[in-house]
Amino acid sequence: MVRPFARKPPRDDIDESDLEVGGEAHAAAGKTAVAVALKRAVEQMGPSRTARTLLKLNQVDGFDCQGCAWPDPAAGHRHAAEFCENGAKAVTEEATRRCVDRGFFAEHPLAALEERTDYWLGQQGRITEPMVKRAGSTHYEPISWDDAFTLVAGHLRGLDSPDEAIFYTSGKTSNEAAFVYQLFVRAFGTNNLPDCSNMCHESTSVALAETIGIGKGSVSLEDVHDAELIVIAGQNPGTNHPRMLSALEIAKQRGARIIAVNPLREAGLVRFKNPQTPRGMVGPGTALADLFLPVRINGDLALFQGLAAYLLEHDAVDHDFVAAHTEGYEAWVEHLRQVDWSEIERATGLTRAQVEEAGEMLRTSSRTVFCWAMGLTQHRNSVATIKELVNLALAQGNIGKPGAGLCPVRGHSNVQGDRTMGIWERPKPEFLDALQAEFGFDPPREHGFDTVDSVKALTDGRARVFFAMGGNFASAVSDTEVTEAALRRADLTVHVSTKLNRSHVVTGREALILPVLGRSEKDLTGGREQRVTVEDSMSAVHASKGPLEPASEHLRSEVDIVCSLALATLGAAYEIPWADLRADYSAIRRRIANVVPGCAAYDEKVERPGGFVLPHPPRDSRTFPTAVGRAIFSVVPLDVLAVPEGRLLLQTMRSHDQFNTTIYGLDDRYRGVKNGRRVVFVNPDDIRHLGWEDGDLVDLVSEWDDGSERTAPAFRIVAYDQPIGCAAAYYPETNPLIPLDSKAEGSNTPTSKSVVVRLQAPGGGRAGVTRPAGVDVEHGHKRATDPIQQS
Ligand SMILES: Nc1nc2c(c(=O)[nH]1)N[C@H]1C(S)=C(S)[C@@H](COP(=O)(O)OP(=O)(O)OC[C@H]3O[C@@H](n4cnc5c(=O)[nH]c(N)nc54)[C@H](O)[C@@H]3O)O[C@H]1N2
Ligand SMILES: Nc1nc2c(c(=O)[nH]1)N[C@H]1C(S)=C(S)[C@@H](COP(=O)(O)OP(=O)(O)OC[C@H]3O[C@@H](n4cnc5c(=O)[nH]c(N)nc54)[C@H](O)[C@@H]3O)O[C@H]1N2
Ligand code: SF4
Ligand SMILES: [Mo]
Repeated sequence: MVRPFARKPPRDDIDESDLEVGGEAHAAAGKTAVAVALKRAVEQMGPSRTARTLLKLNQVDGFDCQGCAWPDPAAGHRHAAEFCENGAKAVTEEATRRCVDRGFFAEHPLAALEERTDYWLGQQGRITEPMVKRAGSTHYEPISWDDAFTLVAGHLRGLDSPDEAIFYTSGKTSNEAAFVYQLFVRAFGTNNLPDCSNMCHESTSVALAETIGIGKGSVSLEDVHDAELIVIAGQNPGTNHPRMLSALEIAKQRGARIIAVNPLREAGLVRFKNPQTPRGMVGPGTALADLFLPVRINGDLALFQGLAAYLLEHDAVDHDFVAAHTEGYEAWVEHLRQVDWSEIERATGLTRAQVEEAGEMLRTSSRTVFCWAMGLTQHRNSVATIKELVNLALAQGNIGKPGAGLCPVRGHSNVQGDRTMGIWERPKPEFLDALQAEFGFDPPREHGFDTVDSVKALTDGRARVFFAMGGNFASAVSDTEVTEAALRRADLTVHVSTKLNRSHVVTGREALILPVLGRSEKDLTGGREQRVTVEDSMSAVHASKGPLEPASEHLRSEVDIVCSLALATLGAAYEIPWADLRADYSAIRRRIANVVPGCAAYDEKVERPGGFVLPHPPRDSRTFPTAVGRAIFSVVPLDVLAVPEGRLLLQTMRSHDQFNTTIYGLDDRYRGVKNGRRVVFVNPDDIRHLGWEDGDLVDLVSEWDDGSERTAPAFRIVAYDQPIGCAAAYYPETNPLIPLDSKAEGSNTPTSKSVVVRLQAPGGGRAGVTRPAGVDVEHGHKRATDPIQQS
């Protein structure tokens, strides 16, 4: 059954000449958010499907939102509409009635699809049957599931070593699928399990594992509600974790204060109009940040050191906690005695008075929660920065007590669960021991490739097969040209996907697209109604079951695809009962219970309404499973990225209308952008100083230590308030600017938030750092004086 196309056909590709800018919002959500969400949903799903789908979203008996990893309220405390505008968009993207079938692939040669943006590709609709691109062919053509598995298995068995295959995961994969996937990959013989986390919160996981002994956050939703102070650094919750604003609202109503640390005055940090309350729909909403610190990009390490110095100066230290639970305090204090305030002011772009105002709020709070996301994790010194943040929390004992703790806010809806289930290129020996005891084979012990190393291995021929469980590797990884060339060198690329994206059209010699059930759809694998489970950003695990008929009768679940591929590749080796695991996901959950720490009685515990919370020793009992059994203060040298004269420090971020490389639409409502994405936000004084004007069309040119340069062409300058020397533009359009080797020390995360660029007249060669005299520049965009759409 291939369903008819939706009533509203997809838009044609992006036409940047329609760009309108101006009128940033000063509040997030409200009426407009509800209207936008429902309009999109009805356009693509129709009214009754919209209702059926959205009312099951994030409900105890429903399915988990495909958007971000923000947790749900406890069972019994949920609204009938327990989702946000962007959650509704995420669901619509998957539950759309638009489809791409074999006719589509016959009509569109790969060469034509390569000219399209991720926006156009995604809009075409759900993939309906397995497709293959044969060696030398110009088109994808249909292939049966059995032939597809035989093809992949043949390639895998033909490799000289299992380490020549790479198995990527994006963070939507369920716990059940992730568990059988890593089991298959390790039984096959490699730890090459890179994931999106390598580009995301890896710096967090590394910093937390080294300091508190576990790479996850230490708070619950109740802790956020009960905090006296909440610090939100490097995060844009209004767009990327919108229901976090409901939690912040509750905290504010209970008297909490909020410090926002961000180069941009994001609407969702300023004010929240909760669509679930009359005050939010028609009233003024709730003011959020009490103190806004417009930090310079990459200035957070310096800021945290300034805050620490202030706390030490006022002896605002929980000495009992420090004595009982930590190590390294004296050395840290000694190091911070030497802070140089002029250096801190220069690095942060803030005055000492601003930093001290925040310091005083910290000093007087007895319960502080620290939240952060990509603004902290995607810099060269990210691991160091997060360790300094941990120092701040440890000094005041803000961990392992109610209303306080560390709250890294995760991205993809199950990225944390995938790691828990063993998707990791550097698995712990104990995890592999447990796998060995349960399944009786000897898993590989050497570490595998992360995402950056995977690109390198494909580039130099050490890897020849690339298999992706979801995601969009070509667009998501840095250094687009290098990454795409790497994928093209593969013998075989395979994508298990719901919708088309760039990675399907940048193929190896042979390529497969394997269409998969989404979370909103009924999974009847093995002839019974299956459920899956997921883990949110606060370590809560719960079940998810989709209500909709699948987009096509040919779709299979991720579990089915993995187990079938394992049978085709490994046969009866090791006697792992792939067919039984495939037929009943409870059988997988019983294995998870035996292998994964904290998951005893897993199948029973996920039956409970709302599920259960995984153990977290620092949160639960102030025990710190580090090598020394205590939390560790880190001495971190102050290290600030130097930007040469005439250059800007560019961060690459998300618009309000995208989910990573999935582009839902062309508006960034809160930042006042409409109908376009190729914009670069620059401080008006910098625009003037560099000789440009608001509206000029420029190329972005990045400059690197090795003397190399990279160009991303044709961005419109948009005057936008932010610290001097900073700039911002959307990802993935900016990924061509970031060299593969530019990554965070200790975590290998691409430095997506610290790119030194100059603006250059289009096609302008290696010109000066300011606008070259006498060069004609295309100019102008529509600039509104009123907000484009009031919130
Ligand atoms: N709707 C929607 N939701 C999403 C996603 C999406 O694309 N769309 N993506 C999901 C994923 S995978 C992730 S990881 C999260 C990402 O969630 P975020 O981390 O909120 O995403 P970004 O857009 O990268 O925004 C980074 C924020 O950090 C700020 N920032 C940049 N550089 C610095 C800096 O040096 N210091 C400080 N203090 N701030 C800085 C930026 O101004 C911006 O506000 O969202 C998840 N949720
Ligand atoms: N410059 C720059 N680069 C970045 C970032 C940045 O801030 N700046 N952020 C980084 C971050 S935080 C992340 S997490 C990565 C994201 O990297 P990825 O996770 O690789 O990318 P996504 O865009 O989330 O993947 C979207 C694709 O997933 C597939 N998909 C959707 N739903 C499902 C499903 O249910 N099952 C399966 N199997 N497939 C599905 C669809 O085909 C869709 O096109 O990008 C990173 N790259
Ligand atoms: S906050 Fe995140 S998980 Fe919750 S509904 Fe919105 S997008 Fe979905
Ligand atoms: Mo992410």
